[in-house]
Amino acid sequence: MTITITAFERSPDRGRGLARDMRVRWALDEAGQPYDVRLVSFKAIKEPAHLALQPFGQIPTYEEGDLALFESGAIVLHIAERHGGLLPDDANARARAIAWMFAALNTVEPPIFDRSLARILERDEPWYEKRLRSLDETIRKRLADLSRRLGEADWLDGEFSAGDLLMVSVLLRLKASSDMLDDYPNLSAYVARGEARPAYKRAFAAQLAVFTAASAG
Ligand code: GTB
Repeated sequence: MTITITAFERSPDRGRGLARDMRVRWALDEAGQPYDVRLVSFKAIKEPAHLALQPFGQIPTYEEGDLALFESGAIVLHIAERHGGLLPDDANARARAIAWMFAALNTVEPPIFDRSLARILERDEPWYEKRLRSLDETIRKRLADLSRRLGEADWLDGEFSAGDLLMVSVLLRLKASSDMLDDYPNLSAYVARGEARPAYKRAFAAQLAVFTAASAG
C-alpha cells in the first residue's frame, strides 16, 4: 500500500532538514519503505482538507490505505512497529526504546523548540535575554544528563532504535542554532553517527531536493 506523507512545499529552513517531516522520512528510509510526498503550502495546512488529517494544521501527516496519522512521534512509532530495524524484538528492550522516543519528544525537545521560537518571535521583548538564559540553562541540564547516560556507547540503549532517531533529530535542531552541543563531545559524536547513517542521508537529500526544486521554479 502506498505511503504518503506531507511536507512543506517551501520549508522555512531552506532544506536544512529541520522540519518534522525529516524524522518521518528518516524512519521510512530506515525501514526500507518507499513513500510519496504531498507538498503543502502554509495556507493549505489551515484548510479543511488538511485539518481533517491534522487537527492543528501542521505537517507532517501520514496516510497508508485507510489509515491517516498525525504527530511525528506517533508516525515514527507506527513505522517502527510495522517494520524491522527501529525497535528491538525483546519486549523490555522495546519498551525502553519507546521510553527514549518519549524522552526525546517530551523532555529534550520542548526547551530546544522554545529556544528556537524565542529567537524568532521574542527577540524584541524586554525579558528576552532573561528568557533565553533560562532556556539555555534547562537545555544544558538536559544535555548534561543525556551525555552522562550515553557515556561511551554508540546509541542510547543497545542497537540503534527509533529512540535514537528522534533524539538525534531533536539535537540536530539545537545544533542548527547553537554551539551548546560542542561542550558534550560524546553527544556531538552521537549526532554525527546518526547523520552518517545511509537512511538519514537519503532522507536529508530527499527533503533538500524539494527546496532546490522550489528555488529553481
Ligand atoms: N507535535 C507535532 C509533530 O510532532 O508532528 C508538531 C508538528 C509541527 O510543529 N509542525 C510544524 C508546522 O506544521 C512544522 S515542523 N508548523 C506550521 C504551523 O504550526 O502553522 C516545525 C518546524 C518548522 C520550521 C522549521 N524551520 O524552518 O527551521 C523547523 C521546524
